[in-house]
Formats: sequence, structure tokens, C-alpha cells
Amino acid sequence: MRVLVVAANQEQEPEPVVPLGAAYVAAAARDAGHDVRLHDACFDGAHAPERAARAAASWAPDVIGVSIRNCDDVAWPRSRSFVTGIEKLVGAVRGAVPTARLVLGGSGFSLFPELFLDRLGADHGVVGEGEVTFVELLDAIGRRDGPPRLLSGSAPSPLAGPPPAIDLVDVARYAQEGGCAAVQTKRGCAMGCAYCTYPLLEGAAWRRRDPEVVVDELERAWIDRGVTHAFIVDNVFNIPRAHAIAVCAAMERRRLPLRWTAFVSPHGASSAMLGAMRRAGCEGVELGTDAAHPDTLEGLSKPFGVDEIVAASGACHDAGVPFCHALVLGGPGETSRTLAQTVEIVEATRPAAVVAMLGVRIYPGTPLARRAVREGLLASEASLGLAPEFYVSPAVRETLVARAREIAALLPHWIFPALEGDEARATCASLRRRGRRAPLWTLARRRLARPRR
Ligand code: B12
Ligand code: SF4
Repeated sequence: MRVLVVAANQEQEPEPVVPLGAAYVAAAARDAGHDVRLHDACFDGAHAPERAARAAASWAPDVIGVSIRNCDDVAWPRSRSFVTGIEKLVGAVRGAVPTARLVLGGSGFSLFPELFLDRLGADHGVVGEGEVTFVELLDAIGRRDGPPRLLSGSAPSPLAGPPPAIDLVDVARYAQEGGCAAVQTKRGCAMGCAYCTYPLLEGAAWRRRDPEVVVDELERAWIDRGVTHAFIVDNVFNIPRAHAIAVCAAMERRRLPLRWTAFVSPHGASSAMLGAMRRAGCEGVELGTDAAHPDTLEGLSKPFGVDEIVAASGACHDAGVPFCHALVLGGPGETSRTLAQTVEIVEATRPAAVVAMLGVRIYPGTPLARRAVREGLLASEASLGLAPEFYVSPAVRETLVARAREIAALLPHWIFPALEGDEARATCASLRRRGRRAPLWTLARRRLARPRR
């Protein structure tokens, strides 16, 4: 069959991200013998619907798979929803080839499957991993079997399917616009933090990829195409420890000409781990710290305490790996006192930058959603719609934004994406165009060198 996979994401902040999920399902469909094209809307701006429609009309596919990565930018109190843009794009594609079956998938879709299916009038949707299920669905459509509208997704087990079809992505354009390689070394997370969707999206058990296969993919799909920077998109890179060390060892052995970044949990971020990462080419890590007070860490069900945050920061300094703390301020249990302690402890660890989100996005099926209902902050889990809802601790709800502005004025390396103005966004874009490839937060001190109002 002729299959068109459309990557609908157009977000450019904090950088444009390669449509890895779309590339995985495209590869699986191609491997199963289908004729596959991938249309990426990332850089199409306002022309996205007409360009996607043109791509669909010229290929006349039997099936159109739309990959929906983001629903919104999670930036309370000014969060932007992407749903209307996706709706226009899907409407245009559908209008161009009304006979094609429309299948939705992707992380954003998987968080609100029924709502997206109804809103976009799609024929089918795959929740979670798509490789195996998309191919089964294509087979069923080919046989005119009448498959169910909503399917629960799966990937090859063990994770040894075909590599993502990066050859269908304009890698040079991403490199030019400040994007980088994206690679996964495993899927899943067994930690169970209160707000997190990752165990829902990828499963609550870790499934590892062979480190040698990961390194082959980095070489063939990316380095051979001139890419010099990568983001390891694992939910958490450093857990399980043995796998992370094996990946680092494989990268170090091959002496890859590649610098990379990853999400790291303070839990188990030892000097040995950071040293192995550094030797493998790691140029910076985003510590998933969230908060630095025992009450808020407990409210978020984080599997580490303040001691581990301090130790992990020390390990980064020892290994010479620049780091930023990723925080969520205003979560369950937050008061002005816990917030003050978080700022004090985080500052004492001397990070290169701090990226702080305000409030915590509430997703259905998470312990946080149930807590918000119990506390009367949310009518019911079923009331969660495509418009983003946030948990903001009642004790700081009225003061949080003002407090964040004060912190930003005093500490220029603290980045609050929700408070960044157009000027900061333009500066980011210009740094990217001038070839700056390191994670943009490493520039925070210079980029935001003067206090903001
Ligand atoms: C790594 C990551 C990042 C990195 C990306 C680095 C890079 N260069 O790629 C960084 C830090 C930059 C980032 C930024 C953002 N991110 Co992010 N990110 C992730 C993370 C952890 C992994 C994404 C990934 O690459 N996964 C690997 C691929 C292979 O998986 P996948 O895309 O889900 O694809 C699979 C399935 O979805 C399915 N599938 C995909 N497409 C299709 C299509 C069809 C037809 C079918 C059938 C199936 C299918 O099959 C695929 C293979 O199994 C996810 C969480 C998660 N675990 O998914 C969040 C996640 C995608 N991010 C999210 C968000 C919100 C953002 C930001 C908007 C946040 C912000 N304000 O900065 C930005 C947006 C960036 C952008 N330009 O789009 C949200 C999206 C949900 C939402 N609320 O909209 C997620 C889900 C996290 C969450 N909160 O739950 N992110
Ligand atoms: S926040 Fe990180 S460590 Fe916690 S469950 Fe999610 S992915 Fe795992």
C-alpha cells in the first residue's frame, strides 16, 4: 500500500526536534513492504496545511498516518495549545485525499486519544508505541477487515526493529536551524513520579536497546550526514545504571565525533556515571530535579531526596559536565517556604542554568490527576480536555508568577519558559542560526545577561 506519514509538530522552542516517532513508524511500514513517504511540517509555518495537502495529493496514499507529538507547550500561565494548528493540517490532508484512511498516533495523541479521534474525525488511532500495531493496522486495512477504531500500541520485543527512517527526514535543515540528532537507548520508566506520563506512554518497565546498535545508528543515520550534536531522548539516561554505562562504553570505544546531552535523574548520578558520560562525549545534562525541599519532592513522589540532588550536582562538577536543573515550581505541597529553600539549595549547587516551569501539567491516569480531584482543584479526571490544566499549589497560586519574576530579575541564569518574551525567543533563534549547537541553556548567563522585567 502507499502510506504517507505526516509529522504534524511545528514547535521551534527550545529547538526544532526531529520527528523520531514518525520516522520509527515509517521505517516499520517500509520494512513490511509498503511504499512510504514522510512529510514533515516542522518548518512550514503558516503554509503547513497547504504544503501537507500538496504532498498528500501528489502521492495519493491509501493510508495517511499523522504523528501528533505535542498538544501544548506546558508553560502555565501562558500555555499555548497546538490543537487548532494540528486540526487545520489534518483537515487539509484529509480534504486532499478523501479516500485515504486516516490514522493518528504519537505521544500527544496518546495522552488524549478519544478527544483527538473525535475532534479530528480520524478513522483509527494507536495509543503508545506504534511500530508493530501500525503495520498490523495497515494489513487489516489492506484485507478490508474493519479493525477497531482505537488500538493499544506495541513495539517489537526485544526492541530490535528496523532503525528509524532518518533518511526520510531533512537532517541538514534541522542541523541548520539548531536541531540535533535524536536517539533512544531504551524505553520505559519504572519510577512512577506523581505527574509523569512517561510510564503511560512507554510502559513502566525498562526495555533496553543493544548499545552497539545504538552506536551504529548514531554513526550511520547522523554522523555520516554531518550531524555533530545529539540529544539522547530516553526519559532518564542514567537508570538502569549498567545499561547507561554500557552505552557510554560503546560510544567511547568508537570515538564518535559527536557531543550529546541527556535527561539525568539525581538518583544514582554518581561521579563514576558522569565521568563515563563525559568520556563518551556528553557536553551537558538536564538534571530532573523538580524541587529541592523534602515536602515538595514527596508531593511529586520523586525517588530521591535533597542529599542526592546536592551529590549529583557535585558529581557533574567533578566530571566537568555542565548541568542545568529542570524544576517544576508550585507543585503539591509547595509553600513560599519550600520555594525559598528550593531556590537556595539549587543556587548553592552552582548550576550553569535552571529551567523552571510553573505549575504541573495534569494528565489523565496519573496520581496527580487523582490528587487534584481529591483536593477539589479539578472536578473529575474525565473533565480533563485538550485545553491544558495545571496543578498549582493553593498556597502559592496567587504569588507564584510574581515570585518567578523576582527570581528571574535577580538570577539571570534562571529561565522561566512561560515568562520569556519574544525578544528572548528571537535571540535563541538567532543563536541557532549562527550555528550554536550546544544546549541553549548553557548560554543562559550570556543570553540573559541583563535583568528582565
Ligand atoms: C526527549 C523529549 C524532549 C527533548 C527532545 C530532544 C530532541 N532533539 O528530540 C526536548 C527537551 C527538546 C523536548 C522539548 C519539548 N517537549 Co518533550 N519530550 C521528550 C520525550 C521524553 C521523548 C520524545 C521522544 O523522542 N520519544 C521517542 C519517540 C520514538 O517516541 P514517540 O515520538 O512517542 O513515537 C512513538 C509513538 O508515539 C508512536 N507514534 C509516533 N508517531 C506516530 C504516528 C502514527 C501514525 C502512529 C500509528 C504511531 C506513532 O510510535 C512511535 C514509536 O514507538 C517525551 C516523553 C515521551 N516519553 O514520549 C516528551 C514530550 C513529547 N515532550 C513534551 C513537551 C510538552 C515538550 C515541549 C513543548 C516542552 C517545552 N515547553 O519546552 C518541548 C517541545 C519541543 C519541540 N520543538 O517540539 C510532551 C508532549 C505532551 C504535551 N503536553 O503536549 C511529552 C510527551 C512529555 C510529557 N509532558 O508528557 N522534549
Ligand atoms: S519524571 Fe522521570 S523519573 Fe519520574 S517517572 Fe517520569 S520519566 Fe521516570
